[in-house]
Amino acid sequence: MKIQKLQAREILDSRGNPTIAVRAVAENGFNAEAMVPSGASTGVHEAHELRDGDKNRYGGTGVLTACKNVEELIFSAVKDLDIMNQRAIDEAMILLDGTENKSKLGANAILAVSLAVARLAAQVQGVELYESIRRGFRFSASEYRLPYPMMNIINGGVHADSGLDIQEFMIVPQQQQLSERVRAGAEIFHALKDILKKQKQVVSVGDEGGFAPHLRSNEAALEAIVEAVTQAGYTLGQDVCIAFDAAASEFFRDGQYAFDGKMLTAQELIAVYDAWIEKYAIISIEDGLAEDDWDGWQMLTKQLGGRIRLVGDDLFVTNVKRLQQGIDRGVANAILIKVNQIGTLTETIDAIQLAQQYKYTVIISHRSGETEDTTIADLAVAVNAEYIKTGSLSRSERVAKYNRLMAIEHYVA
Ligand code: 2PG
Ligand code: MG
Repeated sequence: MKIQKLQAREILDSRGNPTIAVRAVAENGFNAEAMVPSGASTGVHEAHELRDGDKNRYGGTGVLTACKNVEELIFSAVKDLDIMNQRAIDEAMILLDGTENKSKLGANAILAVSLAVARLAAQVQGVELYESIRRGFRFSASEYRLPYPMMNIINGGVHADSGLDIQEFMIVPQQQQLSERVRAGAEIFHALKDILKKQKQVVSVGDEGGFAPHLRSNEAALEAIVEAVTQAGYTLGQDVCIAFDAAASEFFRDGQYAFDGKMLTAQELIAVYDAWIEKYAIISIEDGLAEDDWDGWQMLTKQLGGRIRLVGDDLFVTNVKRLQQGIDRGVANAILIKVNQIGTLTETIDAIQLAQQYKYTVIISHRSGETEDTTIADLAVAVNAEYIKTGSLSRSERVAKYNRLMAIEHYVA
C-alpha cells in the first residue's frame, strides 16, 4: 500500500515554540500523525532543525518551510513507495536531501514523515506501534521488556534557572513492574516537593517537569533526592538508584569544566564523579564530559566504566559513525537515543542495533521541548531498551510517555 497524501502543519512544543506535525494518509484512507520534539542543549553534531528565520513570525522559529518541504518535495519522492518499507522511504528522503546533516529539507521535516509513516504502517497492519517496529526491523527477541525510567526530578543547566551545573538529576526506580516504578517516582517527586518547601526553596518546575531549586551546590541536589527517597519509604541503592546527565558540553570552557564555581580539568571532574558513585548509589552518568573531549572520555571510561553506565548523548548524537568511533576508542558503554538527533526512524534503529551488537546499553530519550506524541515509549518497548529517559512526574508531555508505557504493560506485555 502506498501513501496517498502527506499533510504537514505547524504546532507548538512544550516550550511554546513551533514544531512540525505530519499526517500520512494511506490509499485506503487510514491515517496517522506524528509530532517531532526539539532540544535545548543540542549537540553540535546533531542533524539540522530547519527554522524559517522570518522574524515576523515566532521570532524566526517558524517551521512553514519544513511543512512545505514535506507536502511538496518529500511527498513526490516517497509517494510510489510501499508504506511497509520504512527503510526505503527513509533512504529516499536522505537521498533527496543529499546533505550530511539534513539541512536542505530539515531533519524536523524528514523525521515527522518518518514517524508518521511508522505509525501508519502499524495502523494498516492492525497492530500496536511497538510490534510493527519490532517486526519491520527484524528484531529477534520475542519477549517484550518494559524499560526502567530515568526520571529527571531536579532540573539544572540550560533547562532551568536553578544555577545548577548538572542538567538533570534523575531517580531510577528498580521495581519489578513498570507501573510500580512510576508510582515510586511519583511518590519520591512529591516527597521532594515537601522537602524543598521546608528548605524555603521555590517548587516551580523546569522544562522537563522536575523542580528547579536554587541550591548551593550540585551535591546539595543529590542530598535532597536521597532524603526524598527515604521520606517516601524507599531504600536508596535497592529500591531506587540515582543517575545524572551532566550535559558537560554546556559548561566546558577552553579545555576545562566550570563546575560548582571552580575550573576543573577532566581528571578532576572524574574524581568528583568517582566520589559520588558509592555515596549516592549512582548507576549512570550521561555526558560526564564534553562532546569532543575524546581523551577525557577515554579516561572516564577506563576509570568508571566497570562500575556504572557512561552514556554518550551529545557525544554520539544517535549517529552510527560517532558511535563506531566510540566503540573503536573504548569510549562510553551506553548510548542515549533521540530520534531527532539523526532524523529518521531507520537510522535511529541502525544506531540501536549497532549499540546492542557491542553491548552498549540503550536509553531511549525525549527532548526538553516535547509534545504529546508518545512514539518513544513504543520505540523503547520495540527494541527492548534497558532504560527510557522521559522527564519528571509532572507536565503532560512527560507523563504521556509514562501513561503509554503503563497502557502497554496493562493491556499486552
Ligand atoms: C538531554 C536532553 C533531554 P535537550 O540533554 O539529554 O533530556 O536535553 O533535549 O535539551 O538536548
Ligand atoms: Mg543529555
